[in-house]
Amino acid sequence: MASLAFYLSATVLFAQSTVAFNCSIAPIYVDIHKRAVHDSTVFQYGSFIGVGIPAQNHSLWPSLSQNQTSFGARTFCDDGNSTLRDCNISTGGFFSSQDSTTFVENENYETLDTAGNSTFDKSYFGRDTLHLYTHYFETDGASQTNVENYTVEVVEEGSTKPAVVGIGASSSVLRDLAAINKICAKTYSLYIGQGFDRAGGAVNGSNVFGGYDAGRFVDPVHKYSMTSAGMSVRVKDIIISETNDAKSNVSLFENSDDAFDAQITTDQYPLSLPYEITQKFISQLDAEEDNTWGDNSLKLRKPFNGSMTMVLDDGFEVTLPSSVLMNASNITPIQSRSKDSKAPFYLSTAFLTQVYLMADFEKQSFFLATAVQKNNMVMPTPFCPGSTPTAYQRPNQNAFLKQGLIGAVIGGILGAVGIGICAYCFVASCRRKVAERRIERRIQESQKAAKMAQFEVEEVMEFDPPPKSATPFFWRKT
Ligand SMILES: *C1O[C@H](CO)[C@@H](O)[C@H](O)[C@H]1NC(C)=O
Ligand SMILES: *[C@@H]1O[C@H](CO)[C@@H](O)[C@H](O)[C@H]1NC(C)=O
Ligand SMILES: *[C@@H]1O[C@H](CO)[C@@H](O)[C@H](O)[C@H]1NC(C)=O
Ligand SMILES: *[C@@H]1O[C@H](CO)[C@@H](O)[C@H](O)[C@H]1NC(C)=O
Ligand SMILES: *[C@@H]1O[C@H](CO)[C@@H](O)[C@H](O)[C@H]1NC(C)=O
Ligand SMILES: *[C@@H]1O[C@H](CO)[C@@H](O)[C@H](O)[C@H]1NC(C)=O
Ligand SMILES: *[C@@H]1O[C@H](CO)[C@@H](O)[C@H](O)[C@H]1NC(C)=O
Ligand SMILES: *[C@@H]1O[C@H](CO)[C@@H](O)[C@H](O)[C@H]1NC(C)=O
Ligand SMILES: *[C@@H]1O[C@H](CO)[C@@H](O)[C@H](O)[C@H]1NC(C)=O
Ligand SMILES: *[C@@H]1O[C@H](CO)[C@@H](O)[C@H](O)[C@H]1NC(C)=O
Ligand SMILES: *[C@@H]1O[C@H](CO)[C@@H](O)[C@H](O)[C@H]1NC(C)=O
Repeated sequence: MASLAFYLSATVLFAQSTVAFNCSIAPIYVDIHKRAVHDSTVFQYGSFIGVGIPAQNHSLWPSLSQNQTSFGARTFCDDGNSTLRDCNISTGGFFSSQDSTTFVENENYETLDTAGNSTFDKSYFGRDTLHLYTHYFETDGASQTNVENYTVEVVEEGSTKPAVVGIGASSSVLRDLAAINKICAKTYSLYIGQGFDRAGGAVNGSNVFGGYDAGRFVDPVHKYSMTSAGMSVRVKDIIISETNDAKSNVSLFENSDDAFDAQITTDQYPLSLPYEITQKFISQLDAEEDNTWGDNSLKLRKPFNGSMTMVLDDGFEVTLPSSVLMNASNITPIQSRSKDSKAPFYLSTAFLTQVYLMADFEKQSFFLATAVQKNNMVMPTPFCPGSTPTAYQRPNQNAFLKQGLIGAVIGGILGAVGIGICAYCFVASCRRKVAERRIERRIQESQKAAKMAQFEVEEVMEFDPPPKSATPFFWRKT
């Protein structure tokens, strides 16, 4: 018997080790920002994804709980169908399946989203072509990755934004992309950004399917395990600090027993914290209930010029700066909570405005790191299952000038990741400025130095695009 068990486990090991991931497949970078969406006159914030032929373009909100990718039906906002706030400008676009020549309804499809609360009130499914757009420069065209015969959900009724790209544990978009070898594995990274109304910021976000953006975070990265509750972390302290007074730190915890598990989610903006901690927040900062944004975020009676730091179990500290903690309108990203609420605790979108999330669904782990807010370069890098993402090491300017830009960067990538040069490119900040000037392929050192001086952030520079042969599809200049 023992030898049989041994044989079986050896077989399992063997089977696992033969699951080969081709980690030189370039990831797919899909940016998140405000843009024109189908059938709406209002620019909307989200992931640049289209559906159908001809393509109807939408702004999809990434959800870490939903598994299907969905689009709002043309009739979604019609009288009585939906209770979504400001419906006609909040659906991320409107999809008319009858206008797509490739749409085939699938009445027998069984949805992967079975958890009652997060599903939509009424929808139908069908197969169509999904377009994932990569768009670096505002003035340049986008390149696209198509997934044919992809099952989309068309939402007819609901109370939440219907245009969602589902990155849940059974994400159909990651599954299909991996199945057709357009990404190396079911890995994914997200920076949600702050360029939407509720956050009131300007920084745009990005999705990287099958990879991560090495320019979007700083080391160290912190590793966590996925659980049946999805991506959950343990919070061991929360500290309020006044910006101008280093001695002002106040913990919202009574004692260490207050540590709690919180799910990471993009399904709501405000954080949902345990009742006692919420009460302490209210008394400490003199907050009151409010529902300006329809999400029960607390409002301060008088301005507070400070920050809030969440300390996770492993020591990782995430600070919400004063611009996030208390916007001009005095509204905080902390939700009120009733004493007997059984709802999960959430570190939600407001938390993710400061954090880069990297998820490895193959190995059931995920990574968090401090996000780089003012991103200077976009560096999509394949995320091989089981590996730990590493941030691009920003060289100091002297090293740059000595070695020459490209040499330094490629050397860094090869050294750090040890994989083929297939998946990176660099986009300077101030995209518009750069695009207007058009990137010259050969910039002389002197010009480089001059341009460098024009950027506000220290190590910002322009980069030549990688050689054509090294960029399969996504550095495409028009
Ligand atoms: C506060 O939010 C508003 C939108 O409600 C936004 O216009 C403004 O820029 C935000 N202010 C700060 C300091 O973030
Ligand atoms: C891995 O992917 C690269 C890039 O797409 C491709 O050139 C190579 O042939 C693939 N290798 C295998 C073993 O499939
Ligand atoms: C709701 O949507 C359906 C189609 O899904 C449409 O026929 C109807 O006019 C809409 N409005 C109401 C009030 O049902
Ligand atoms: C959205 O609908 C409201 C009424 O519900 C209307 O006043 C407004 O003009 C519409 N906006 C757009 C952009 O269609
Ligand atoms: C997505 O799939 C995961 C894993 O199968 C499941 O736990 C989760 O409930 C699904 N999401 C929804 C909204 O049903
Ligand atoms: C759905 O969510 C709401 C609020 O988020 C909660 O009050 C309700 O109990 C939930 N229902 C189920 C069935 O989980
Ligand atoms: C969707 O976006 C792509 C890429 O920018 C563009 O080529 C296409 O024309 C857009 N479709 C529509 C209907 O605007
Ligand atoms: C699309 O997928 C379905 C099953 O998901 C399959 O039955 C059908 O043959 C596929 N069609 C094409 C054109 O690949
Ligand atoms: C975010 O994207 C929008 C739309 O493309 C653009 O106008 C804006 O400049 C971007 N913001 C930043 C900070 O790059
Ligand atoms: C206050 O908290 C911040 C953030 O955790 C920390 O950097 C700082 O050292 C603390 N100051 C004091 C006096 O504890
Ligand atoms: C808040 O603190 C910052 C940093 O010390 C300071 O620059 C700013 O003027 C303060 N704002 C207010 C309204 O006190």
